[in-house]
Amino acid sequence: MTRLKAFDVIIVGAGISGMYMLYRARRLSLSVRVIEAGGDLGGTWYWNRYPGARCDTDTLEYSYSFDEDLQQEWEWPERYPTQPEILKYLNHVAERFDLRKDIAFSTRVESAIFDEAASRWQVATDDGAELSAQFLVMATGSISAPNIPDIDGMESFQGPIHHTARWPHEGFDLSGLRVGIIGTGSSGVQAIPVIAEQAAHLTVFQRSPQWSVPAHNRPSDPKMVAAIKADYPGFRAANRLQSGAQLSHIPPNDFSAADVSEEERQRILEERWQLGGFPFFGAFNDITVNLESNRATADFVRGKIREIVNDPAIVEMLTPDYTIHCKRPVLDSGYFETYNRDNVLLVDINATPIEAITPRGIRTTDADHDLDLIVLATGFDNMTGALLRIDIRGRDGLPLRDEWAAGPVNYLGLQVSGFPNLFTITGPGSPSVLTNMMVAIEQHVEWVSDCIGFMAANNHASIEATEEAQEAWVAHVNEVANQTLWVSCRNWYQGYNIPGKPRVFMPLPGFPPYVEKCEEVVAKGYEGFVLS
Ligand code: N01
Repeated sequence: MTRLKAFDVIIVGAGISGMYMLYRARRLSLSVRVIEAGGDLGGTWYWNRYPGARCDTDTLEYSYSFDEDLQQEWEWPERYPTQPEILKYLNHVAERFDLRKDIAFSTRVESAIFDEAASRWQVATDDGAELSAQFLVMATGSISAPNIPDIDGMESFQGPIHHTARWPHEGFDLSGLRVGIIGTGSSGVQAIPVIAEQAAHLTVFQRSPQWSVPAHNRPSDPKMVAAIKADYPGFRAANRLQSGAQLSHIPPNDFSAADVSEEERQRILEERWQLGGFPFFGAFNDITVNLESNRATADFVRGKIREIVNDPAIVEMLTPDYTIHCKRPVLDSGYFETYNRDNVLLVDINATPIEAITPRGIRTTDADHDLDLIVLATGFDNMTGALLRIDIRGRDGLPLRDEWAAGPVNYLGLQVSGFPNLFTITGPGSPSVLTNMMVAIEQHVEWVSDCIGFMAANNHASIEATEEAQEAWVAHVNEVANQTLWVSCRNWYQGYNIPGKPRVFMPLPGFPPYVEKCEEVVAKGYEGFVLS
């Protein structure tokens, strides 16, 4: 028997965006239901429990800014929070604002169909429930739909196969095991040094080498914390003025590599290398648009790989040949050093591709690697995957899957024309993954909740992006992206990691101009949208 429940707002996902959206919707006195596939809240931080999982943005920036008491009271023990620490924080937030009572856990949304006559979204879940809402907010995450590669013989493997984003919650004892890991993105690079320490042997199957830089994690510095907390709102405001995932207290330098001598370049790069983390990529202010700055930075890291790794043949395999920062930057703790260990083998699967997974391990074109556990650090169907795995249909029953068959189209990364009252938090077409996600999420949630509040106050039942605004926005995103070096390699921003995915640059570079545009749209009476 189906149970039909009507709400003002349904939010899909109880991660960082869904939790904040719930908080904001409640403040508008709306009836809200959050539907979450996971067994508990936390989104990314609920699912990604692989060894070494931690955030690579400094804790003082990777936290909610909406409540002064919350941000003053919470203490982060380290520069970068571990996955359990972030989950603890999110649980604290949930308790503090009593969020759980409006969240249905272990419930997956299967379809969301727009009922034109009623101007409402009909949402069906995997437990047979049917719900409806005036507004549907997709807080499904940009990096949440795991990519499980289609490798011959996968089912035949006699040991376990775990994707990093589906790591067993009870943990996994690696001692004495021969482990194989496929993938060297952020997850793989974090997991590899930890697995190498715990397991008997680790074989890394690498498709693309990484321009990884040291995270330099360390205990929180009480003096720095006190200084930031003395003016946390000011710190957050400065944070919102950064375009990339830069730190507001260590902004990028305001010059190009071309502006300084070779000696000075090396000094600056070394200084930034010692700082660690994202500030390294701010040694010059144009690394993502200027090949000269990009090459200077890449050459410096190339030299570091050579210094760190003992075997020249491994150095060769580990050194990327694409522009630095083109793939999403990766931060590590002892990643390159790991390849000096006796129990670690690096396999270049471009030179010797994987042929199959066998009952005993992984077979490449030149060897059989016997394994007890296979780790898939193969990433995600980013930005569109989580949305398209749900059967979403707008006006005239139009499936989002058809509308986005050639790549995602929308207006401001917030709304798709033909899908009234449906909002995407940090959707494609918005800066999202090119920024500090926390900052991007807060800005989107605030824009969406302010919009819903405005509609309620002005008796508007529906908001929908116009076709023209959408077309112009998609053209704008492409134009901006094409001026950057982010289109110069095979990155997941363009869907290269997923076979058959349209090659479209999905996020929008440039956070501050984006925010200005969102504010301008509102100031002009929601320009580009039809309110009715
Ligand atoms: O995934 P990825 P991730 N056969 O897509 C390879 C965020 N994040 O989970 O580069 C063989 O980056 C693939 O190769 P290639 C962060 O935004 C943040 O590591 O496509 N290999 C790549 O090496 C990040 O960017 C944090 O050629 C295959 C790897 O698998 C995003 O999440 C931590 C393959 C996938 O790398 C995703 O990171 C973790 C195949 N069939 C993640 N398919 C922090 O905050 C893919 N690969 C620290």
